[in-house]
Amino acid sequence: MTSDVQSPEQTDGFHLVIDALKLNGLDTIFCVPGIPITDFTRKAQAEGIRVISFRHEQHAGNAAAAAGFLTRKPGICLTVSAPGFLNGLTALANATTNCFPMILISGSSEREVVDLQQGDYEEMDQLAIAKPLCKAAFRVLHAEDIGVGIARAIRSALSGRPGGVYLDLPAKLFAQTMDAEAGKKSLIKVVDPAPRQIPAPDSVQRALALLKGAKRPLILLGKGAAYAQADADIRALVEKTGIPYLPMSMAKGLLPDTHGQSAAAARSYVLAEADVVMLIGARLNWLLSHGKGKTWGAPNQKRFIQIDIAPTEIDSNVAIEAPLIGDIGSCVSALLSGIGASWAKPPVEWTGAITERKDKNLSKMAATLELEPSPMSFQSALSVVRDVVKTHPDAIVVNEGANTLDFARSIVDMYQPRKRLDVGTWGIMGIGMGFAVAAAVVTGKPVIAIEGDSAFGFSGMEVETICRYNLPVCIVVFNNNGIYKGTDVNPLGGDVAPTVFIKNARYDIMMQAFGGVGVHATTRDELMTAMSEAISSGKPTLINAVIDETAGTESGRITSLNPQSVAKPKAVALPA
Ligand code: FYN
Ligand code: ADP
Ligand code: MG
Repeated sequence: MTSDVQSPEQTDGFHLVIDALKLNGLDTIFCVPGIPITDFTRKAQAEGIRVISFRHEQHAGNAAAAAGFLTRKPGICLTVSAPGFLNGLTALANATTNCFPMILISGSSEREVVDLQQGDYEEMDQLAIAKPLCKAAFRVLHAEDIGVGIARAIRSALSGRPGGVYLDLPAKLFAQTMDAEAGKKSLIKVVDPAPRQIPAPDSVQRALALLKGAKRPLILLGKGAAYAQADADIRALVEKTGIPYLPMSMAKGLLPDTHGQSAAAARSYVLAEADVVMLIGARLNWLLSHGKGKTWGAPNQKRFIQIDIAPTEIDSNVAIEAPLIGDIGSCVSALLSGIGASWAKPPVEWTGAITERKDKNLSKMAATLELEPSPMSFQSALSVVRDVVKTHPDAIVVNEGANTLDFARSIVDMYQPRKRLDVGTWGIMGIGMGFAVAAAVVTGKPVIAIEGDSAFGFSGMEVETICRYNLPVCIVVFNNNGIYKGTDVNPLGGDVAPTVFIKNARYDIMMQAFGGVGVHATTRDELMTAMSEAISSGKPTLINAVIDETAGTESGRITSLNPQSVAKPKAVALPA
C-alpha cells in the first residue's frame, strides 16, 4: 500500500467477512438479523450481497442447504447467538446428513464470559455444541484470520463428501479494525474447492467386469448423482449400457421419468430380482432397506458396485464387491471410456419382464388418476400437479408430508435434473418454505411446493418472507384436516385427538394477509386454474386444496417404521 501515515485506511471485521464471501463468489445470505449481526446484514446488503431475511433461523438454514445442493457453492446461513444458533443448527445437521454444502455463521457472545460461565447475554459454547453435528467447525478471534476462517469453511463444506460447516464469529470480531490493505491481502480466494477425485484404474476395471457379467443389472441413482452435475455423462452411461435404472426421490429427472429405461414403476420387482446393482451417489440406508432383507430378494445373491466420493461409505450395510471411489463425474466418465462401442445390452428377458411389470403399474395408476372423487383424493389433486409440471418442466418441485410426499413421488414425473427437493435422508418435516425460498432465489425459476397440511405448519410463517421478496412460489397445501388423516377421535372426549387439526382451515387466507394470492380449491378444475395462473403471473400464491379427510394412511408408505401398541386402552380412574 502507498503508506499514508497520517490516516491509513482502515477496515473492520464486518467488511472483511463480506469481502471474503464476495471474493469467493458467495453472493447470497439467508438469515435472521439480531444481536450481534444486525448491522452485518445491512452492510452486506449495501455491498451487493443478496440478503434474504427469514422469520425463523431453521428456515434460513434450510434455504442455505438447498442453495448448496442446487449450486454446488456452500449456502450461507447467518444467525444470532445461542437460541438463534440452535435453530440454525437443526438445518446444519440436516444438510450434513444429506451431504449438502452449507456454512452456518453465527454471532456469539464474549468468549471470556462464556468460558467462565459468568452468565452473558445468550451465553453458549456454540463451537463445542456444533462440532458433533457437522463436518467441521471453526472460530475466528482476530480480524486478520477472517480470510483463513472463510477459506477453511468453504473447503470443508465442498471437498470430498459435501456437508455442513459451522463458523463461530464472536461479537467483538465484527468491530475489530485493521489496516485495509493488509486486510485485503489476508483474504483467500479458494482455488479448486472441490477437486476432482479420479478413480483408480483397477477399480474401474473391477466394476466393469462385474457389470459385464450381469444377467439382470440395475443402476440406482441417488441425490449424490444429481448434486454432481454430471448429467450428460450419467445419461450416456445409462443409455449406452441399456441398463434399467431406478432414481431415488431427489434423483428423479436426472433422466426424464418418462424414459424407457426407468424402472421406477417396477421398484419392488427390480430390487428383488436384479443380480448386479450399481449405486451412483446413493447410500444403502433405511430408504433402501439397508441393502438386505425381503426388499432385496433371495439372501446373499446381490452383488454391488458403488460409486461414492466417501470411501468409508463402502460396506456400511452389506459387502460391496466393486467400490469405485472418486467424484461421480470422473467415475462415470471412466466407466464410459471403458465400455467402448461394443457393450452388450442386458438380456431382453430382464428388460422385457421389467417393462411388463411397469406397464401394469402404469395403467393401474392411470386408471386411478382418471377418477374424479369429491372431495379430491391425494391422487386426483396430484394428477393436476403432474400435468402442470409436464407443461413447466423447468419448475422446481418442493415436496414434504407423509401421504402427500409418497403419492407425489410416484405420480409427479420430473423431466430435468435437480428439480425436485424433498424431505431427504432423515425424512423430516419443516424443509418446505426454506427450500422453496432458496429454489426461487438461486434459480429464478417457478417453484411449486406440494405440502401436506401438517408439514406446511412447520414453516408456514415464511409465507410472509415469500410475499416480502415477491418470489414466484406456488404453494399447494393438501388439506385433509390433520396428520395422516383428519378423522381421529379421542375416545375419552375432552381434547381432540393428537393427530387432527382445526377442521376446514383456510390456509389460503393466511397468504392473503400478506398480500399474496390465496385460493380455495375443491375441484381439479379450480386447482388447475389456480396453479396455471400462479405460474404465469409469478405471484406468490397459496392454494388450499381440500382433500378427503379420510384419505390418508398412517405414516404413508413407511407405516412399518411406526410402532403401534396392541394393548387395549385402560379406563381412566377419576379422582375420588
Ligand atoms: C412408482 N410406482 C409407480 C410409479 N412410480 N407406479 C405407477 N406409476 C409410476 N410412475 C410404484 C412403484 O413401483 C412401487 O410399487 C410404488 O409405486 C411405490 O413406489 P416408491 O414410492 O418409489 O417406493 P416405496 O416403496 O415407497 O419406496 C420406499 C422409500 C420411499 C423408503 C424409498 O417410501 C421413500 O422415499 N420414503 C420417504 C418417506 C419419508 O421420508 N416420509 C416422511 C416421514 S412421514 P411396487 O413396485 O409395486 O412396490 C412421517 O410419518
Ligand atoms: P439418496 O438419498 O438419493 O439415496 P444419499 O444422500 O443417500 O442419496 O447418497 C448420496 C451419496 O452421494 C453420499 O454417499 C455422498 O457421499 C455421495 N456424493 C455426493 N456428492 C458426490 C460426488 N460429487 N461424487 C461422488 N459421490 C458423491
Ligand atoms: Mg394432512
